[in-house]
Amino acid sequence: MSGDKSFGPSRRAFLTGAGALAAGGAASRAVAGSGPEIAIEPWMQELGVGVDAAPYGLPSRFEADVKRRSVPWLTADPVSSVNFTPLHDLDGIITPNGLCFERHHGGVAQIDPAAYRLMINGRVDRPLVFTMEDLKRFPRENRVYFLECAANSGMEWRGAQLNGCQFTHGMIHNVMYTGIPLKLLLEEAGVIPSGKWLLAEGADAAGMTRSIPMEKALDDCMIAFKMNGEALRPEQGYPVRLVVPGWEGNMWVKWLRRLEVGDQPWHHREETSKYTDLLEDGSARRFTWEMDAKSVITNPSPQAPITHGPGPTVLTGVAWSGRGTIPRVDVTLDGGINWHQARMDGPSMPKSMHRFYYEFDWDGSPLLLQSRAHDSTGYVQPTKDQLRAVRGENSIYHNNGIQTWAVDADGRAENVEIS
Ligand SMILES: Nc1nc2c(c(=O)[nH]1)N[C@H]1C(S)=C(S)[C@@H](COP(=O)(O)O)O[C@H]1N2
Ligand SMILES: [Mo]
Repeated sequence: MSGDKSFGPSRRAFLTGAGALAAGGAASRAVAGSGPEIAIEPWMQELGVGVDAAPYGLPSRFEADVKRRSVPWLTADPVSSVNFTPLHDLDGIITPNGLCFERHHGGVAQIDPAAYRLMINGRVDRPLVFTMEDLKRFPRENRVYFLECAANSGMEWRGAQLNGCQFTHGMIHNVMYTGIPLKLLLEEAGVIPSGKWLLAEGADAAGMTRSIPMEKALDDCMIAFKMNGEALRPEQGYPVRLVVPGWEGNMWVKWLRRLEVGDQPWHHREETSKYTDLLEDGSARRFTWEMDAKSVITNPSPQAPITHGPGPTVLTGVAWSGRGTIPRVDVTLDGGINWHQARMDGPSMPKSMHRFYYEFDWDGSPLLLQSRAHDSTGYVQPTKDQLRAVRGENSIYHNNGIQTWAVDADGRAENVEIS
């Protein structure tokens, strides 16, 4: 913590809290007239396991509850479904690989990298096919980006529904990608002047495709093969996925097998019947690519109640914008009557998640928690009512409205809507 007086519990409150803990803790005793003691536990009295016990390390068994979860009623079949990142169990800005939410339309393809091929064809001078070996000879870059499914928070359009930020906001992950700027591969193939669009195609059973404008492809798209330093997970598109920074997750084609250069968009399924926003008057917005600024308080939240009682409390959450960085997040404890500027902590990178904290002294009274993100373009995250006023109630996708958690006097939190 810094010395900033605008946040954080008072030193005195903190010490009282720590003293109370030492006196009441199960493994500790305060003996009159002496200092506190802590027990000699069994794990100090026997050797631990050796270095060969876990060639690929796993989390502590006490963390078994930290996992992706799905919502059974959302889809009929797990091979065309989604699970959610446990945001309430994470901190910092990087999503661990095994906890990145998964969304796939035809199950996880199992691709042998030795048999992997990526083709670039269409309006190019030289149609090309790349092997993994070929790809690894191009200069590569490392960049951190969030991927958010456009349907994240989609179940919340008409009112509060799912109880937990894992379910309301967990269709997002934030990962450091190692990959090749797509521009370099397109230059190798030589896009002819009429080549204005790209069709990205997956090698999964869904054969998922999306149209991407050439300006974006040449700007910051990547052909990624590593996430957080290691090979992509099969769930995330092993061995190669397309990275489309700041744009809706559906465009980040996994198990990428082909890039066709064309002169116009293809209007395939995922950009017509899906991932368009149905408006009040029955018309639909197409191509809402950029993800608007959004934030959510991850703790406290329904899956992460306040368990320590009144006193010093750490409120934290994440914020992101498809248009840049998040210089500021405001939080309110009383449903928007008073707003406080949260403390941003950790790296601030464009089109990446940002972490915020607000430390406060909880007096034990009920709270209405909200967070509101400001992005580097000056855009401010809207309320759900403001969104509905513009978009009506038929939408599923692109709900970036402000989330409310109601905390009761026992510290339990619930998903609610207030207006
Ligand atoms: N080939 C292929 N790519 C795909 C999909 C798919 O089903 N097949 N799903 C898309 C959708 S809708 C989203 S939100 C993201 C999810 O990425 P993730 O599984 O890494 O979270 O991948 C996209 N890329
Ligand atoms: Mo998605």
